[in-house]
This record gives sequence, C-alpha cells and structure tokens, in this order.
Amino acid sequence: MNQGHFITFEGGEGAGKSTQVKLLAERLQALGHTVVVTREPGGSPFAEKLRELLLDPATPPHDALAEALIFYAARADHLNKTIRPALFAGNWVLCDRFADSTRVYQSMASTLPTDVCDKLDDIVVGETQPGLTVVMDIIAEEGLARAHARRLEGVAPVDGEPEADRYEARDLTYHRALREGFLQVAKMNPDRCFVVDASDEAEVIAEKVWSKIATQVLREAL
Ligand code: T5A
Repeated sequence: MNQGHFITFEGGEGAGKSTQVKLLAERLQALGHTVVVTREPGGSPFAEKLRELLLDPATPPHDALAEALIFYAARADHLNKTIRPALFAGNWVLCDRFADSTRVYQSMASTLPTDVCDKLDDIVVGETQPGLTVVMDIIAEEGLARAHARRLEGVAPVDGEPEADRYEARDLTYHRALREGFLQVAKMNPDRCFVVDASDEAEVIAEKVWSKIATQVLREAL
C-alpha cells in the first residue's frame, strides 16, 4: 500500500503546471516533508529518452495507439523507478502531467478509443492512482501565448526562435479540445480532481492549491 502522497498537475500547454509544482514543493519542503518532483513524459532515465522521441518535431507521423503505447512504456518505467519507490518510502510525489494527459491528448482530443486507454491504465498504473489531481484550466490562446513567451525567454534574437514541440505546434481546434477534455476528466472524477482558474496570478493559484492540500490531503493523513 502507498504510504506517501501522490499529486498530479494537469492541463493544456502553458497552463502553469511546472510553476505550481515548484511552489508546492517549496512549501512542503519548508514544513520538513521529503518531496520528489517529477514529470511526464519522463521522470526516469529510460522515460526521458522516450520523451525526446515523443516531443521531437522531426519524429515521423504515427497513429494515436502507437503514441499512447510509448507514453505508457515511459509511464511504466517512471512508476517503477521513481514514483512507487518514493511513495513506499512515505514521500510526497508531485508529478507534472500523468495518465490524464494520455486520456486527453491521445484519446479525447484524438483517436485512441477510451476502452484502450482504460486497459492501458489498468495494466500500467493499476492502484498507483494519484490521490489528488490539480487541473489547471485556461483558455487555449492564453496558455499557448505563455508557452510561446517562455520559449523565447533568454533566447538571443540572433539565435532565432526555438521550435515548438510536436504538441504545442498543433492547431487551435486541438488545443481547445484539450481544454474541454481536461474539464470532462475533472467532471468524471470529482473526488480526485480539483479545477483551478489558471489565468489567476501564480501566487493566488498556489494559495488555492495549498488550501485544498491542507483540507483534503493533510487532514486525511492525520
Ligand atoms: N503529452 C504528455 C501527451 O500528449 N500525452 C501524455 O500522456 C503526456 C504525459 C509535454 C507534452 O507531452 C504531451 C503534452 C505536452 O504537450 P512539456 O514540455 O512537458 O510537454 O509541456 P507542458 O507539460 O505543456 O508544460 P509547459 O512547460 O508548456 O507548461 P506549464 O508547465 O503548464 O507552464 P509553466 O509553469 O512552465 O509556465 C509557462 C509560462 O507561463 C508563466 C511561466 O513563468 C512560464 O513562462 N506562468 C504564468 N504567467 C502568468 N500567470 C501565471 N499564473 C503563470 N504561471 C506560469
């Protein structure tokens, strides 16, 4: 049985997930908790190699099933090498994206059948489900503008603009479908998901997330 706390952050591009993961980790660490910050795709050496393939704009076209299988291969390794050991050790695990992203990106906004997604989740994730998922909700245009601005941070004009990854580069219709998909996931899992307005300032969002942690996760742990 898990002894730690598994919290995931989900949402569209540039919603501010990484920012919130960092703020929450700092707050928990200040209280003396051991926190493992991780991400998907990635989070273990093998999964990080698969991340390179998945995000590379030069990766040849392939269908949603092939793509989901790679995400789940990465997830299997990530769970075994990073997430489960940390949870068994009683640590907090904060993960920037997890299985809801496959459900939304490869299934709801793409062509992977829902039952395939369910089966992969049963096989790979099993009982290691997050106790809380923070769904960062923002209109697609605003999230993409943030992701674009962040890509330009620290880049000298002579270097040219760094390329968007394979997902960020998709059209607005896809990104709008992603937003709807995450809201639907939250609706289907009201006990696990907590939707926050990601257009607020980062500190305001962090306070809302902290209140949720204090009332739900920490209280349950007492
Ligand atoms: N994917 C992933 C799938 O298709 N299927 C899957 O199963 C999984 C796991 C991963 C890609 O893989 C896809 C989804 C993704 O496209 P990634 O590089 O990890 O790619 O990208 P994202 O997870 O989308 O993360 P981003 O880095 O783009 O965005 P974040 O983490 O949501 O946002 P963050 O915190 O980096 O902030 C972006 C910018 O906005 C600013 C930040 O300073 C930063 O500059 N910002 C704010 N500005 C104003 N107000 C706020 N509240 C702000 N919060 C942050």
